[in-house]
Amino acid sequence: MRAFALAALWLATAALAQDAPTRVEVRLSSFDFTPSTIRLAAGRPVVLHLVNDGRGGHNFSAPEFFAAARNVGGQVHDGSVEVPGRQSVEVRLTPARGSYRLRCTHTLHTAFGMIGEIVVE
Ligand SMILES: [Cu+2]
Repeated sequence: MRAFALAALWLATAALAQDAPTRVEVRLSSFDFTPSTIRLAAGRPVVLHLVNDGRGGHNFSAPEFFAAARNVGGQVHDGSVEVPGRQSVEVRLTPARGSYRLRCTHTLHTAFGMIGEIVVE
């Protein structure tokens, strides 16, 4: 019985480890995404931890990326996630293979170079 319980526990732990989403941190600042190229594994659940280091607000706008992803959980509106100054936001999703444009759509932020890329392979 004890061996069975240990085996069950081992299986549960293994399953949990496999399903546990990878946590990926992306920092937003005026006017950069760090990293500017975000690499994710297709079909593997991920938690995007978006941290705004600036005093002003920024967003993580990638409409094609969010539209293609599955199981999107979090504050995504019209393909964008708003991150107020000095705050962080988490978005959980399962990304789909592809290369997607990332930018901040706040006035002039894209022009100031607040752009990036999400590569899912
Ligand atoms: Cu911005």
